[in-house]
Amino acid sequence: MNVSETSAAALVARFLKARGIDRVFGLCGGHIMPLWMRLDAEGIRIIDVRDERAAVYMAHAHAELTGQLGVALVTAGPGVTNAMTGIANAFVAKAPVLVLSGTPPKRQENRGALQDMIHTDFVKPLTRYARTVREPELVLQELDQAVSAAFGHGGEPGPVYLDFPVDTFRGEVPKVLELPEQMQGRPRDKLLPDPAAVKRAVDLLLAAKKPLFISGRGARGAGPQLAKLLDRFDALYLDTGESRGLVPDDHPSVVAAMRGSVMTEADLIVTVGRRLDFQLAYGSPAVFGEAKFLRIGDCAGEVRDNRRGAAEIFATPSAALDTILEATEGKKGSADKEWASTARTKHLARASKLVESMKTAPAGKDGLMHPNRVLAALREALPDDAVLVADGGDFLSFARVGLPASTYLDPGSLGCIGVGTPFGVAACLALPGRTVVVATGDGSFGFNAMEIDTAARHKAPLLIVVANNGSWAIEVRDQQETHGKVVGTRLQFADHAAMARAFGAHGERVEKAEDLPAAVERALAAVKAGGPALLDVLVTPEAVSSDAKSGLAWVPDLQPLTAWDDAERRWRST
Ligand SMILES: Cc1ncc(C[n+]2csc(CCOP(=O)(O)OP(=O)(O)O)c2C)c(N)n1
Repeated sequence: MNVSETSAAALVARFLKARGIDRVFGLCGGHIMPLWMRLDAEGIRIIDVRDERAAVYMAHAHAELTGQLGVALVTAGPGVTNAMTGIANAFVAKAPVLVLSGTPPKRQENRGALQDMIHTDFVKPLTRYARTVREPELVLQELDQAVSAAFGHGGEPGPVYLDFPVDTFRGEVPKVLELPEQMQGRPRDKLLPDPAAVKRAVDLLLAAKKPLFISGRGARGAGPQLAKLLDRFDALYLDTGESRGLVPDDHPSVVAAMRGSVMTEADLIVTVGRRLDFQLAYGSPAVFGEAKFLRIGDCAGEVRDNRRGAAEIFATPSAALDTILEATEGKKGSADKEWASTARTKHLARASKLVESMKTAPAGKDGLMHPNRVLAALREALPDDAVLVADGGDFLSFARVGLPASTYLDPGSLGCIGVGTPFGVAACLALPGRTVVVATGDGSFGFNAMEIDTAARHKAPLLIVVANNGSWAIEVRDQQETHGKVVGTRLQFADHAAMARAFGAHGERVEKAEDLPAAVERALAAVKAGGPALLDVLVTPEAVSSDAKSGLAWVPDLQPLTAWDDAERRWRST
């Protein structure tokens, strides 16, 4: 190898290894070759993908599922521009991802060199830290600082970016500069809550008649404390896509199927590590009425966005909840138990009605099966601890409510459809032994369909279920209802199973609901044997999902859903 052990590239590789990184997702190129080769020399596994965007999606999913740093390595110029959507998605999701790249040698800069771009100019707004490292001796310090920023030391977590001129990668670094303190780093300190803020929070909780907790990304790691608090205050609970599985579905506070009504009825809303974004009506009084807010989080974006709390605890959520538990030991709140138990009963009734109706959901006038039939067949066959990656428009909406999952990923609040297969590949590799299912619309599958090749080559035992309705269906419906004309939103009923087979995966097309159970069984057997499988299931585009009904695709002016938009208009005119 022509890149020495004392090169900056070797130091980057050793740094990553010292930080526990055992895999890097990437796509090769000359500008990053020194690092690519040194990663391999250090025994770091390279998951080589087919598009840089997928590499960042995979690093993102790896970070979300393991709590570790996700690392992507992409080449200069188009490698970085291709990675941009992945970076944007990690930025919005606050996922700790390190994206590494290269640039032309310093002595060719700005001379029209191959793949020469100032990447940091366009990466900066979507990262927590973005720099070009020109001096080999400063490599370690830059990496240390970037990784701290990725985990949100002193700010919000999210993606960070570093690139290196290729001659910097090849440059030598004196061994003495390999400082153990920078190699090892330190985990993020726990932020302890201010006692005065805790007192205000406790007063609110003790007085609340109808407390509703809503969790998000920042609540991960605080599940046990959350469950105890829900019990202590007879509170109700809603998760979001970011925090699914944190509190088990059989906990008596879980009322997911009653989301809309409990949001309007509660008198105290406790957000734990959750933004009040479009999924929560921006916390608007038009939807939440007179309710008070208690905000708990460790970054400003999850404590102060849109609605200020009557109490706000700026602290690590698990530490904040521990302190509240200690302060309320032996005390009981004033909750209206009747409210909570009625909501729970209705939730259970609705949830089981849905499961039953899914099994017999009627076909469309076109004779094609309802997407819920696919989900019903999967419900029957999947183990309880299956990992679900949902992707699509209508089909995402059906899958989100129709499939249980204690580990769940989806396009998130960026609405970044196309993440399905890359997220699924990373999930398989991060969680060996767990069954991973990607439930995706055909349009969404297309974005990164080539990653089926990555799944096959890396033996990722992934089950991909494509709900093939030959269209971007949620957009078709919006056009039909809002504009009376369908333009540019129909696809073809392409044979995705044939595509999967072309790359060595198990692939089957399913056209009839009665054929589903056996097809799912064969696909799961293929997955068990160690490779990816794809079921291309023809479904009707006529099935109307809850996201289509709620107006999400239509994008109203004031609120994301029609009912909330109407409520906001009424509230503003009072
Ligand atoms: C990258 C990106 N492009 C476009 C959109 C807009 N969009 C949201 S859902 C959707 C349709 C998805 O179609 P498909 O995956 O086939 O699912 P279906 O609605 O047919 O079930 C589109 C185009 C988006 N959110 N993200």
